[in-house]
Amino acid sequence: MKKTALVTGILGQDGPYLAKLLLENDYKVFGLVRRYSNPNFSNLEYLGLMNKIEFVEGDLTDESSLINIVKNTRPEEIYNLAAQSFVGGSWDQAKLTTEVNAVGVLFLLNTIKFFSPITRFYQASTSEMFGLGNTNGFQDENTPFHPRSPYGVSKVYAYWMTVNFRESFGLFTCNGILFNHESPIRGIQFVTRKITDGVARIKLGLAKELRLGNLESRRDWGFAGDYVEAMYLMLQQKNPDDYVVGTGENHSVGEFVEKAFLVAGINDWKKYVTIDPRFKRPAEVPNLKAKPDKAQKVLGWKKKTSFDALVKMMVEADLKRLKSVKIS
Ligand code: NAP
Ligand code: G4F
Repeated sequence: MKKTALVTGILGQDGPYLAKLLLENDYKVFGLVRRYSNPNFSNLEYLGLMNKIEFVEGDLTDESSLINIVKNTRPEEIYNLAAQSFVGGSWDQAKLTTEVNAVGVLFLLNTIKFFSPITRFYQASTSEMFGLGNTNGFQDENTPFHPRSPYGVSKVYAYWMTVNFRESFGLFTCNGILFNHESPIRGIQFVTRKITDGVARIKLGLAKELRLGNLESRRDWGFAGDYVEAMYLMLQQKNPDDYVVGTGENHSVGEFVEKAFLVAGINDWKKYVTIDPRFKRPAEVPNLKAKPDKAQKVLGWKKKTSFDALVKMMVEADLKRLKSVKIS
């Protein structure tokens, strides 16, 4: 018998990579999608997964839709990847961010508690929860949270609810505290993809400049395809727990920019980059660097893709995509 999993956020970045991994492990995958006028399945198409997922319609802000889905599909595992995940937009849409990222998780946990208590649950927690926590060094499972955005605050609530349902009701619930992870299907608003898309446009003569905000902040960037393996492994353990997942090294936004231009064969990147205050945030998270020792020791998880390989993969994918659009 195939195992069954429900993946929320199936149309985002991580959803397709996780679905691919689950399908390779012979799962039946249900993907939660919202009701759209014009659905966008391009990330699933990119990984060749159309027709391999069974879509179920619902919304994290609508508890009854979650109850129906869980009652009808009876998944053994739920991976909650759905979120308003853009930090920069969370100040302007703080209520929506809270409803989806915080209250939505409570709805899912209640649904599991009342209708399917054997279901194992993965919550997409984030290094944004650390915020100003130990910015001089690294962050691990013992680092205190000091979130700096409505997004970070909403994720702290969801983190603790996930822990609380485990401790209160004995549910198998896990937090993956994942540091930034990227790929060719990363949303275009996030800085890495904005950079690689912008560099490719400049290289192909489609744009003259790239406008960015804070080039000083440092992130621990890894490849999304590696990180979904950690999600999967968390739900295969004997006991539920919380894990930090990252590469253990970090780079500034400026370093990412420089490297991306170099991949495209452009040495003088400063000629093309303009600092635009519109892309600076009311409160910044200056320095994130994971100490993923627990994930390595308990899950046997390790990053496979280097920073250089990630930047190259993303720039080359954007060049390829834009060249094909230009020709057709
Ligand atoms: P993403 O590309 O923004 O995908 C998020 C998905 O959530 C989208 O498909 C979106 O659906 C869906 N969604 C939003 N609101 C919803 C709602 N009300 N009901 C149902 N679905 C909804 O994010 P990602 O990069 O794949 O990240 C996956 C998860 O990991 C997120 O929870 C994020 O906060 C967390 N996380 C990400 C990173 C990272 O570096 N990528 C690091 C740590 C944690 P639409 O397609 O309809 O918009
Ligand atoms: O790419 P970002 O928007 O990602 P951020 O804020 O680190 O959040 C991402 O990673 C989190 C994990 O730590 C996830 F939980 C979250 O869902 C999301 O996936 O920004 C990265 C850095 C920031 O310091 C930002 O201020 O890049 C800086 N930056 C500079 N210029 C910019 C820009 N960010 C964006 N999005 N756009 C710019 O023009």
